[in-house]
Amino acid sequence: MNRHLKISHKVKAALAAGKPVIALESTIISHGMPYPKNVETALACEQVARDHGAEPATIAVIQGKLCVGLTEEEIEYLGKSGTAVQKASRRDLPILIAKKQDGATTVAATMIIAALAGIKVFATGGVGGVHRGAETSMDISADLEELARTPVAVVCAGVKSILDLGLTLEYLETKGVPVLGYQTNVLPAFYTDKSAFSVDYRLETPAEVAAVIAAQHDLGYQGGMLITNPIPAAYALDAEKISTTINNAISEAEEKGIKGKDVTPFLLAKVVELTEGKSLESNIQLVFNNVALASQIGSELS
Ligand code: PSU
Ligand code: MN
Repeated sequence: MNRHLKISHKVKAALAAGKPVIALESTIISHGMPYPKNVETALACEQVARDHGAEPATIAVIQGKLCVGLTEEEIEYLGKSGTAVQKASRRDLPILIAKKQDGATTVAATMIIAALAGIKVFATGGVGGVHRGAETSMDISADLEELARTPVAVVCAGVKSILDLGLTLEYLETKGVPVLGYQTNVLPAFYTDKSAFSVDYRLETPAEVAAVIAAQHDLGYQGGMLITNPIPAAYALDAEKISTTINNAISEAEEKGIKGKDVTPFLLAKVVELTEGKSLESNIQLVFNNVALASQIGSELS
């Protein structure tokens, strides 16, 4: 075991017994949702995993330790601190370890730590991708590179239209990352189940997805895959309205000169503000839906 890892007793026991373990990220707690909904959601996600027969492993860096499985107090601390905690992606991990600091892990960093712990399935809301205007800004999330190099399957609700959906798919294709649609041919766009883009393959059952993950591991591939799971219809938002909202959020980010790792958290918070919290409820529900699917996939895998 890597000497910087700290795996909780419950997660360790589940891994040793070959039970399904599902990784959960922590940037979504600190930077993705407002307090206290973020803490409530993180704890509820853990319960959804348990209800579906999987052990949740929420991941973060605490005092330089790569923690797999957090206490309620640690989750409360990350949620309450919000953006005061460092958002930690691949490049940040060595520094946080060396300085014994705290970090809320993005999809990329969570994948790295999950892989070190031997966890193959990870559930979240949205992954980072190629931002609109990336032709000039070069703003491409490190999440995509991680999907290309680390063997963890990520269940998400598709690609949020704060990103360029088409360019994100092109990037993933170049990097050899399969984009699967769970019971959908169309790439879901986070708040809606519709977009102008197709997934690479449609799969119908958790067992089918698990078979693809197993085959990828058998091949010894370095990379992971993206499993896109449409938001439940009851919580989907009006596509046109949310598109206008996102355009306004992006314009404001440009006007304010928001750059680098602050872009995504700024846009996420702005969308919640502009929809008066309506998008937050959708966001929470789609995460639950993803945790449930990831748990079913994990159960099939083990
Ligand atoms: N998209 C969301 N919610 C989130 C994130 C993205 O809908 O919470 C977070 C995830 O942690 C993701 C990160 O890994 O933002 C991507 O940030 P960036 O674009 O700076 O790579
Ligand atoms: Mn970025």
